[in-house]
Amino acid sequence: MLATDTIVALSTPVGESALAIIRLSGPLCSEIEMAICGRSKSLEPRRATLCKYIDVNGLEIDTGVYIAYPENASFTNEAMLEIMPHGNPLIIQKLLEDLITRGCRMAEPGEFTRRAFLNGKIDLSQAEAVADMIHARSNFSLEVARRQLNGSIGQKMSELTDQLLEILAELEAYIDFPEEDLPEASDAGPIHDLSRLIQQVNDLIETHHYSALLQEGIKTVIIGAPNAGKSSLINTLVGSQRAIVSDIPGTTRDFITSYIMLKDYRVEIIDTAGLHTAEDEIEQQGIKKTMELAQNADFYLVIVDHCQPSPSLPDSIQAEFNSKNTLVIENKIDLESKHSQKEFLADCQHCPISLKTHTGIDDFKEAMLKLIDQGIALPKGTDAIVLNARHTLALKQAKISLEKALEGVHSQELNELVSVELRSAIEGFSQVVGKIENDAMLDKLFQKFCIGK
Ligand SMILES: Nc1nc2c(ncn2[C@@H]2O[C@H](COP(=O)(O)OP(=O)(O)OP(=O)(O)O)[C@@H](O)[C@H]2O)c(=O)[nH]1
Ligand SMILES: [Mg+2]
Repeated sequence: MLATDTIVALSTPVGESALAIIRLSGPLCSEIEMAICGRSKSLEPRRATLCKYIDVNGLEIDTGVYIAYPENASFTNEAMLEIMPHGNPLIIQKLLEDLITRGCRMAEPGEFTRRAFLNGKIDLSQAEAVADMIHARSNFSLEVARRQLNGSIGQKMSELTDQLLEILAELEAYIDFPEEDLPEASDAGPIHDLSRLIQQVNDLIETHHYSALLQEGIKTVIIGAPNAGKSSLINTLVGSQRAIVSDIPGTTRDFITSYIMLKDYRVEIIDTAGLHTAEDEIEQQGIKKTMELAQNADFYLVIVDHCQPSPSLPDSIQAEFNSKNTLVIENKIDLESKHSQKEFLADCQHCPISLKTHTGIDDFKEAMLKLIDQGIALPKGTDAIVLNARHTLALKQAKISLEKALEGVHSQELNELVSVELRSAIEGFSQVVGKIENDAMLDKLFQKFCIGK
């Protein structure tokens, strides 16, 4: 059912600009449009038209471009009007006040998108993608949001639902002919299909891991002994003196975070306190923090001074490193060395650099980008779908139901219970794209939006 009130909002940022966009959605659009343009008939739909803006007192305030969208042919599916006046905050203020006098009310954050969802124009995962698209901070997250806005998650959910319906039909055939034995998981048949479906659901749940990665960036921790050049490395990557560099070991005691763009990726770089056996209590706390950060990172830059013997790092940290998520940076190659770092984390790629002479930096960045592209970026099989916490919760519940159903089928319990579990899994899939009866949950979701979207 369409809303009975008409909402209005400024969709562009507040401040001076060449033009601004004011949006209206709701039943008053047509009446208001004729009144403010001083016309006796409606604007031609979906056509840009230059008109005056005349307020309730008959005063001309501005001239701007108008686009009117009829019901069923707009973003919200309601009648909509877009006004593009000059971007002067005084004009905007006058226009908004006038539109409120004429019966509109100011829109809540995300209310246009909420109406688009409630009116069946987009599913919930697409509505969420609108916010992701606006807030994306890297090309990579933009691409994922764009696919989601095009309905990639909805498509995946309907694929899963179709597969499940086929399995249900297959199982019903066995219920009708109980003398037939069910083929085992390795064969074709419902057990095989159900196991495969669970695997697909699981792969999708796993993509939730990338959600934080898209929002926050790829969490990259610089690890190394004191004086190896960790702070020099973050400064070089960021391109400014973010951290203090000195030849006194133990200079960095607290961790320091900065963000850089590495081609399409947003990367969070964290400089840490050098790992060694410290006497100083503050330094000890810094080292403890380094250990904690190292447990939760996506990527590691382990930096060694190539003139020093290879450091020994705590086992708990070493266990996190592998050839996909770690680069070993051999720093200070401008100096002569008697030591070789070849055996240190031998499985991981080594990048010889000098942060002093700026040698090898481009090769190192390229190596890092390649590893991120191959290992950290999205798994190819899921078509760049990344699930958020809400989707994941619904799919986890669906997975539990599918597993219970599989157990039932295995033990030849082809009864009501199995089909109840399968139906509840379908319910889980549909929740991902928007079967939410709870208004409070919708409020929470749309609060993240900008006003005017
Ligand atoms: N010769 C040479 N010296 C370097 C190079 N990179 C860093 N240094 C020097 O090494 C010293 C330590 O550098 P930092 O970047 O402070 O090292 P760190 O790993 O952050 O040290 P802590 O914070 O104490 O753990 C400084 O005197 C730097 O100028 C390099 O490539 N060559
Ligand atoms: Mg430092």
